[in-house]
Amino acid sequence: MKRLLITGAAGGLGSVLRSKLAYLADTLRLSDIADLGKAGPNEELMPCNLSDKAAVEALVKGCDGIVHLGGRSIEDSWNVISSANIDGVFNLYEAARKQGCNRIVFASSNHAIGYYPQNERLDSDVYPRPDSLYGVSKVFGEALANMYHDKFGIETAIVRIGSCLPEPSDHRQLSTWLSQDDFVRLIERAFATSKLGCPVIYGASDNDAGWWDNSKVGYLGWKPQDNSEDYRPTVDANNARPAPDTPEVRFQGGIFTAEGIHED
Ligand code: NAI
Ligand code: 15L
Repeated sequence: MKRLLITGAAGGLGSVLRSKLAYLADTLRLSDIADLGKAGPNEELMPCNLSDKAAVEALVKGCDGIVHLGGRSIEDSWNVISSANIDGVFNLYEAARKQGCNRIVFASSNHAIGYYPQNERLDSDVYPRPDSLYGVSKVFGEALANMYHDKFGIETAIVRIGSCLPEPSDHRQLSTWLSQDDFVRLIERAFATSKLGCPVIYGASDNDAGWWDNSKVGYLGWKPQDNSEDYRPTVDANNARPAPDTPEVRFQGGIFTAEGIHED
């Protein structure tokens, strides 16, 4: 494609994907409210606050696809969450509609289903059970993506990312880990598939300890290649076994379920 927009490009994931996704487009348009550093050879930098509707419309203009990573990525007060993740995602889809950008990868989260117990296997059709205001904001984004698909034909890969990190570092992450390379493979499939639709995809590697069933999105042809089991000896050596009946071992969202409401 000619131009791919990555929002949240200065964040933990964005700063890694920035180089790994360069091959997908002639130009990467990178955006964030945080410092993006210097533009590389095929990069253009466009700082933007996602809560600024007009700025987001200008940001999306001329883009053929979007990888939407920008926003608050952990629990916070409603003001912070709603401005970045509710207003922000609405502004993005409105801009996509007006500018004719028809394909989006939306970084949703396992915290959209975080209150499901760890012994339940979930597929793409389960009803959300968010574990935080942050999780609620991701459910909103998923619903919005569906509405823009049904009403306007904008296609979105809704990726309920588990834990996308260089390697898993605790026992829960042996189930939730998504390697950065498997995420890149998934994004590639989301843009290469001729008919994407608006599927919910669990963003996890091929972990032996995984909880999620992606059989309903097999048509994407995404084959995760990494497995957290390779890291189990290190995880065991570095972590005490979590006590039974703690949020870390009860719920898929782990400690997010134990967060109170953050007041402003
Ligand atoms: P991050 O917090 O490192 O990056 C998010 C970026 O969004 C930051 O650079 C921040 O400055 C930017 N941002 C925040 N509010 C903004 C606003 N109003 N306007 C413009 N930019 C804004 O998070 P990370 O880990 O890179 O995650 C990226 C996305 O993936 C997030 O949407 C997160 O919710 C989602 N995700 C990540 C997971 C992970 O394991 N890293 C797991 C599940 C979901
Ligand atoms: C997320 O949604 C967060 O953005 C990330 O920081 C991790 O906490 C991840 O989920 C996780 O559940 O491990």
